[in-house]
Amino acid sequence: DRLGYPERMNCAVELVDRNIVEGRGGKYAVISKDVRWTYTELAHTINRIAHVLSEDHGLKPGNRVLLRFPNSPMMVAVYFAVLKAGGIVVATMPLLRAKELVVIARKAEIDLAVCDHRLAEDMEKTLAQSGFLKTVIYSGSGEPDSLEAQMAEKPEDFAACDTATDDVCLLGFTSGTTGEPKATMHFHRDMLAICDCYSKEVLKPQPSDVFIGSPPLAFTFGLGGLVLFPFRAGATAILLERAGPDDLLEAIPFYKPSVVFTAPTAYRAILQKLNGADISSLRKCVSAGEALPKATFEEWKAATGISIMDGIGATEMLHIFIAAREEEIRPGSTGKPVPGYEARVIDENGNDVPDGTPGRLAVRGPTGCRYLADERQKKYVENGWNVTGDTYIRDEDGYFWYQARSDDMIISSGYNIAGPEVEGALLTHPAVAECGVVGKPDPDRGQIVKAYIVLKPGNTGDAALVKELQDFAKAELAPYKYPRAVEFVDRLPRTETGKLQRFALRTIAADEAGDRAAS
Ligand code: 3UK
Repeated sequence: DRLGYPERMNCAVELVDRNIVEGRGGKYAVISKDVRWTYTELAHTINRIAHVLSEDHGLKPGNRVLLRFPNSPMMVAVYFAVLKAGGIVVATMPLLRAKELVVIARKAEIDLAVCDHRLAEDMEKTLAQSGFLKTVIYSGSGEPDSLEAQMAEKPEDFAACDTATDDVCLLGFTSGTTGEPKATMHFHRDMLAICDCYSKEVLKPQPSDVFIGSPPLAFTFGLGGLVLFPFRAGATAILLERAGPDDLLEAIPFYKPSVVFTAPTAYRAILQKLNGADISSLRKCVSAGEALPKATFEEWKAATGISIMDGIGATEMLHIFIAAREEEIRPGSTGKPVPGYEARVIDENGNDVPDGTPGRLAVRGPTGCRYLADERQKKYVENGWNVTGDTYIRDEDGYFWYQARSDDMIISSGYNIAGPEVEGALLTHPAVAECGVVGKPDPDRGQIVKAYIVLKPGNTGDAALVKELQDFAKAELAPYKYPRAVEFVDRLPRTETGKLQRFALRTIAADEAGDRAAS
């Protein structure tokens, strides 16, 4: 294949040790509030942990290890230690509770976990409940059995496990908007492929770049953007344990990063709070997780001069597979397939639809998709093409335009309406900070378009503003798409990965409709 990786290769060696071999051992690899590690210091830490895991805790190649950490240098070190010893990482988001961790521990048949001591509570519950998990090693506790204490006696070098390029190295659990999380498998070569396709060809980082951002490392958007891409480029990663808009606004002037990875909602929040803060160190801004509305792109460009690079990725594909290079962005569009990937828009029978027509997005490339569960593989992967569940339009120039999650389409009086399009229009109104648009059950129309809106400070959500926003939407969009119902709220339900939880809004809208019908 075009990537030309050798048959046997361990990605931990390629991503960390290679920097030392090539003379960057003294360069900072990871920086946090508490620690600054050069590539050499990081490698030694990884090697010591790999000894602990394999010698003292029986980790064998192919075994799965659960990680539970905030974004931190120690999480990165444990991650690569597992990979270097030939294990498989199952990283979990800090906000997950025991109930969710138990499902993951069972599905992935995990008996060993490494956990930040501050997140012990739900880890202990998981240990008691899962039936599989036997050992938890705590980091940072200061106790005699802490990870750090166990590492102290270990040598600083470790012979990497001679893994095959296509040995599994991580199980990614999809954030799953509904139902149970689903696991997808990724290989050692996938970890390099996302660097050598998306990062190298689209992002094009330099060794002098400094990366920062908000996604958890347990979310593959964060893993790629905050660890793999900087390491493959010999650059530096800043890791923040808390990375909300306020934290980013404090950290950017301090660390002076050049590349930022975050979600559209964070770009909007930062714009609102910017207030003269110096973020002039930024050169490249990447957005993913949900569609980047044209209004957000343009406001950011006006404030900073930077064109945000949107990109759609998925846990199934490990990272971004459609994106636009900085010099060929069409605001509002996701872009074109990343070199190495192919994307199509297909109908219900798997045939291509004509350009300009909405259909189901299908994608194929070097990094997936391989579900752990066979029935999912049969349902969502057709001849290697992963059907992502998104409705897209491709234009005649090959640009891909996001419409909605296929099951989020609103059907009102027989019209198909994409909630994100209505949101994109409402976001251009000066009073609107955030909004979520879903279908609300309606006896006459089947569904009506309902907008939940968070106002910018200084605006009053009264009947006059409802009317103004409705008229505004009618002028911006085909009039049948305007929100017949508008409600002002303090905030919108979002996942830890920055996605609007449309099903939660739909449930609220359905409950309201039900109450009305009942009364
Ligand atoms: C949606 C987008 C429109 C889309 C992810 C970058 O989000 C990531 O992975 P998940 O498995 O979710 C995948 C789904 O999220 N989506 C993501 N990006 C966009 N929709 N425009 C976008 N730019 O519905 C997709 O099917 O949580 C993103 C890198 C790695 C990732 N895992």
